[in-house]
Amino acid sequence: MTPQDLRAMANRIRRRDLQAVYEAGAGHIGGEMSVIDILTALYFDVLNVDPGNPLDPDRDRFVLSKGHTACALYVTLAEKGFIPKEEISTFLKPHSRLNGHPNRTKVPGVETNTGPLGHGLPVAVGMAAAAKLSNAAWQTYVVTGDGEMQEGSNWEAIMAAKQFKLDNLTLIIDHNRLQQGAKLAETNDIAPIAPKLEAFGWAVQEIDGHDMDQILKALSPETVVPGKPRGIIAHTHKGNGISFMSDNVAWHHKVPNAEQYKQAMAELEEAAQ
Ligand SMILES: Cc1ncc(C[n+]2csc(CCOP(=O)(O)OP(=O)(O)O)c2C)c(N)n1
Ligand SMILES: [Mg+2]
Repeated sequence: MTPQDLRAMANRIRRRDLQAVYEAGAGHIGGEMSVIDILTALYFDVLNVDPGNPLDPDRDRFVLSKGHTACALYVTLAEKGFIPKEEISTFLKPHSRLNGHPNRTKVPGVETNTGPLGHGLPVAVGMAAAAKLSNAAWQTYVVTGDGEMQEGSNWEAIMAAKQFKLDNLTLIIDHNRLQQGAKLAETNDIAPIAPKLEAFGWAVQEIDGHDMDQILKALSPETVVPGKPRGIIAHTHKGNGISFMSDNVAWHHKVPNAEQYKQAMAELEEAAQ
């Protein structure tokens, strides 16, 4: 896919996500809009995964540690062919396997259960260490939220990753400066994040997390530094692509009303032109 195709795909995923959250009457739309460009780049340019063989031992592993944005992952997995596109309309319905947080025993393509913040990165470190131990070539990618990085477990994992020289691990931090109900700066202000990761011996890049060219470049094999885990601080906007949601803390898990839905969809459709 060209970067232009990837931008079109991200727009399509945003629209389907918006519709799913609106119809379900629940979801975490702000953090979904902030992470969708990253998910699109990973699934349609970077990850070596096969929807026809989701448990291929040689596949790359991806962990969406900010599991509350599961809906964005489900829509991406559906576009990739892991689950039927029609199934997205069951999101959060009784008996649906598309729950509020991703479950690896239910949804093909989901590598590990997430939702309790601060656990995806430690699990991803274990995955990357396992690949090293078996001399396997597959890569591990993990996306965390920036509020999530306040969890102490992440910093233990960051130390371990350097100690084990996990240059087969990439952490992308969705740095939208907002968490649930508050700004990062108002709670535990961990920004700037890059120097902290660097201090732990990681190879760090800072990018605009909505600029497809920058995302692709940051994720390319050329940016891997031997012996160092790779960290990408992706500067993003919560609610990106929808004017009244963008950078607005209220939209962490708010659901648009009919009028707001119409406006949001119109804005995304216009952006697709
Ligand atoms: C351990 C834990 N504590 C609290 C929550 C509730 N919770 C869900 S999302 C969220 C805020 C996350 O903020 P951030 O990581 O910045 O995610 P994003 O802004 O991308 O939505 C919180 C506190 C949780 N899921 N897990
Ligand atoms: Mg955040």
